[in-house]
Amino acid sequence: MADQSFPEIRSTCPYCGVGCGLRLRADGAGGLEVRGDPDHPANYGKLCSKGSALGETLGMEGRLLSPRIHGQDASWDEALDLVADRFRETVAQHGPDSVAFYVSGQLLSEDYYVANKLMKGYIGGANIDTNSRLCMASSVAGHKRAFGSDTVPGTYEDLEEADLVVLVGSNLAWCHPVLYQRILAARKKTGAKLVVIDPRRTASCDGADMHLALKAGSDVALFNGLLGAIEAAGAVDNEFAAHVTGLADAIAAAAQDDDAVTGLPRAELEAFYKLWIGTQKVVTVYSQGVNQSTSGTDKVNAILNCHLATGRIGTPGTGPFSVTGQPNAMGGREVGGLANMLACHLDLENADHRAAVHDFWDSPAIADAPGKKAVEMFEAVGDGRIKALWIIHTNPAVTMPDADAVRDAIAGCDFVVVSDITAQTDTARLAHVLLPATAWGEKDGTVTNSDRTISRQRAALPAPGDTRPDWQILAQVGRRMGYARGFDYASPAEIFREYAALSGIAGKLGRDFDISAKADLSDSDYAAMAPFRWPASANRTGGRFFADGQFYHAGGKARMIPVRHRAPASVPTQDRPFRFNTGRIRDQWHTMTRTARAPRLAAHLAEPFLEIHPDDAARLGIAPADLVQLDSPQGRAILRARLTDAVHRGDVFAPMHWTGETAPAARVDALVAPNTDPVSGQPESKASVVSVAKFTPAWYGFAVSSSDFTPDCAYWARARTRAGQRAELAGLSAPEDWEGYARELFGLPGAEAQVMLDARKGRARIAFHHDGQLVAALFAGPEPVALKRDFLANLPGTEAPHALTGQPPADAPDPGPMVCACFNVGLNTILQAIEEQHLLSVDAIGAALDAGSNCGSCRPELGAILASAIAREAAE
Ligand SMILES: Nc1nc2c(c(=O)[nH]1)N[C@H]1C(S)=C(S)[C@@H](COP(=O)(O)OP(=O)(O)OC[C@H]3O[C@@H](n4cnc5c(=O)[nH]c(N)nc54)[C@H](O)[C@@H]3O)O[C@H]1N2
Ligand SMILES: Nc1nc2c(c(=O)[nH]1)N[C@H]1C(S)=C(S)[C@@H](COP(=O)(O)OP(=O)(O)OC[C@H]3O[C@@H](n4cnc5c(=O)[nH]c(N)nc54)[C@H](O)[C@@H]3O)O[C@H]1N2
Ligand code: SF4
Ligand SMILES: [Mo]
Repeated sequence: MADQSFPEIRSTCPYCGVGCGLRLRADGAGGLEVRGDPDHPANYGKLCSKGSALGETLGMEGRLLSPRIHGQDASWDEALDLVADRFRETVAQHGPDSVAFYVSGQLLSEDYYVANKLMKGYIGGANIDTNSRLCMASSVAGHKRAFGSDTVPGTYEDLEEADLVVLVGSNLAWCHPVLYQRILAARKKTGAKLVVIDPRRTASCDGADMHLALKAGSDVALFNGLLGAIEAAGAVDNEFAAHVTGLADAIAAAAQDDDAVTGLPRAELEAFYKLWIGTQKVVTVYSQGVNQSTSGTDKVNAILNCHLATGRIGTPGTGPFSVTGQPNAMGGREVGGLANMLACHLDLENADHRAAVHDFWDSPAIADAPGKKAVEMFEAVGDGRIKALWIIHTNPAVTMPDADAVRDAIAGCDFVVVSDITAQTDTARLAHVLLPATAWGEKDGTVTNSDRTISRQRAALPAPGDTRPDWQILAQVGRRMGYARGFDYASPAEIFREYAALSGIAGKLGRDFDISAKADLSDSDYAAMAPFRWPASANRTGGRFFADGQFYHAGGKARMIPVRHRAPASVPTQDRPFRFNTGRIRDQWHTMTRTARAPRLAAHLAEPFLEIHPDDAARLGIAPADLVQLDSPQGRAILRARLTDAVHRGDVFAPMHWTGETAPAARVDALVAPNTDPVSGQPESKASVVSVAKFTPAWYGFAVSSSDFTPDCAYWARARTRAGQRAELAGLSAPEDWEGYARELFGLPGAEAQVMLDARKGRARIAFHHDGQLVAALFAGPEPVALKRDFLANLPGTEAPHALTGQPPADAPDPGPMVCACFNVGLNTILQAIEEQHLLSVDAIGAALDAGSNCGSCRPELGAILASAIAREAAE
């Protein structure tokens, strides 16, 4: 329990771009009690499973607590001097383009502002790019083409006021759960319709009125079809058209596309067009199914075209809505974190803008040409053009396309600095210098969420060990490079004031981003700052953009952009016939450095997997729970097969989360081709091509232990449990001495062993006990081992005399795979309750078991479980 003598501190969730407000209370023992902030305008007290589990992710295990040089602990002075010297020398010898920063949409705005200032104003190059290139770049480019600025016009309230919400390439139920629940709650009252456009059936479809399972990459053709239908129906808003140029050209281009390439039945297309055209209040939400594409920018503009043609923008309940992924993806765009932007939405390629920033910073230099975008940046690292690289708050050795090549490029770079909170990540392992950052919960600053609301993150815990905040590390390097005056910051408040003052200049230059009303905040005002939506200047506050028809292009008009359908860059062939789609799961965050620490988050989906259509699987001789091997021109991965008709025949889907630390054979970005959008430079992370084949190891295994262990075999995947760790294993040759193998695996040379061997069938079950308690157990055999895994996972630390049976005793039923992470409710428990208590609704399940009654993230799954249980019962 939290100690009531500690004050409750308001902060913001460090995960997704919904930007939920939190109330934190320290427990006095290094932990935090976390609840939703009832007053925060993003979530009004609600949290999803990840936000609710934040308190479980804070331990010091695995934290990077002091600077390291070549793997040895070092002092801050040594580390900072080395970084500053090497960057200065490299710039002096090879020029500013020979160094680069690769940063993150998870940095706080203050951190990000300092990084950008150091590179663009002092080093004088523009080789600073960010993981937002993999995330938001197409939206930024599309906004700029249409509006003349990177402006998200609407607000979260629009999602509730709309009569139709369309989700395009967005699995909002899992990736922005609190927003999804807001939409569902509003819909109960308003009867609004929900349409999902995604080649895959996702959890977001469970609550939808319509799911258009279009062919991967065909969104432009679909929205061009809609534009044609808008015109044909006479639904163009002629009054608003006075504020728009390019209408006729865009309509003419659209007419050249054939929406049949979407593969959708004509009737579905017509029904969608009719619904969209017939509903004045429509919000089109889009995310990575749109952005992460070689036609990502065109997809964005195809959507914006439809809203501009109908004038459905900037008024309550209308508009296109690009939802941001990371907690500060939006803030990163505001501070100019992309290689082709300057701070405060000023343009690097505009001489007046450059001069204004240069002048304001009073800096020795100003970058005058865009730097390298992420994919080009790592290519330049690989071929030695970039000789010093600083990676901050991101894990590109896992998350960049062609990840093996990126890993090799980083490994071969002359000088690599990594700032992280985690001691061992795939990227941190490659660093010459590792710098320990303070983590969420220990640091102060601001983030901007998807609807332009700027909120404070606040420290509620002391900084552990030798850790320092990212802004401070950057400023200290800047000072040591000789730029004392530019980086003389004493606090994030000081940085925020400078940034707000610069935005006032941007506002005077006619930019949308202006928070100059905050330029004179005192330290205590900053400390107390409540969430606010930008703009915030003397003459503009909060609200929506563009209802007045005023845009940011010269002349003030919006532009409709003629766009044409293009298929994804990688073309399936006989050798690589499958379209490889990737994305996220409900309870993990990216490379899992934080979420994997919480047992209840790991329990939802404990292993990497591949969704494949049952017909494709049958053709390839793949059975449920088999392992499959995927090959692409870039690399290879091994994943567990999940047979499901949620994907089209010929499409496969895998989550992006597993790494060298958690499942080294399942790093899916090793397969992804580094094809990029020609306008935005964003990689096509969702449409590579692969071959799929059954992977046949000599043996499969499942292991549980009360302490961590690192397997060493062809395939393994590990996850934390309440009792310790669990792992799936598979090896290419079966050990002769299973007991010896298990002792080595768990590091238990002397423990008392219980062994069950069936030499003929090649099966082995071994349990180790210590002081009457189970310490570890291994179950192995020549085919995938059928076991009650969720039961076994929690056995270590108990007496477990019958562990080797692999079955729960009759009086301790197996809960099955976790569905509700908040209340720890498993699938079997839910199925049993549905059957025995004749439950007929998700609310009834909640009333009976609590499941789904807290954050709501599992409600779509509960709905699906209920529907199939009822269907089964009806069939019986
Ligand atoms: N649980 C969880 N939530 C997260 C994150 C996380 O790691 N875990 N990360 C955050 C971040 S940084 C981001 S960017 C967001 C991403 O949020 P989303 O974009 O919602 O998530 P993804 O799963 O990457 O992709 C969304 C969908 O795009 C679909 N798709 C693939 N190709 C196409 C296509 O051609 N057309 C269409 N229309 N759809 C297609 C995929 O099938 C997938 O279901 O999530 C944020 N929230
Ligand atoms: N195939 C495929 N690949 C993808 C995607 C996809 O959909 N499919 N999505 C892409 C997208 S949208 C995104 S946003 C990226 C995300 O990819 P990444 O940003 O590479 O992944 P994260 O795991 O979020 O990495 C964050 C790192 O920061 C560290 N960290 C945490 N807190 C702090 C801190 O306070 N300071 C510092 N210095 N470090 C900290 C963590 O330990 C971790 O190592 O992945 C991209 N890659
Ligand atoms: S929806 Fe979940 S992950 Fe996103 S900000 Fe809210 S609590 Fe955090
Ligand atoms: Mo993202």
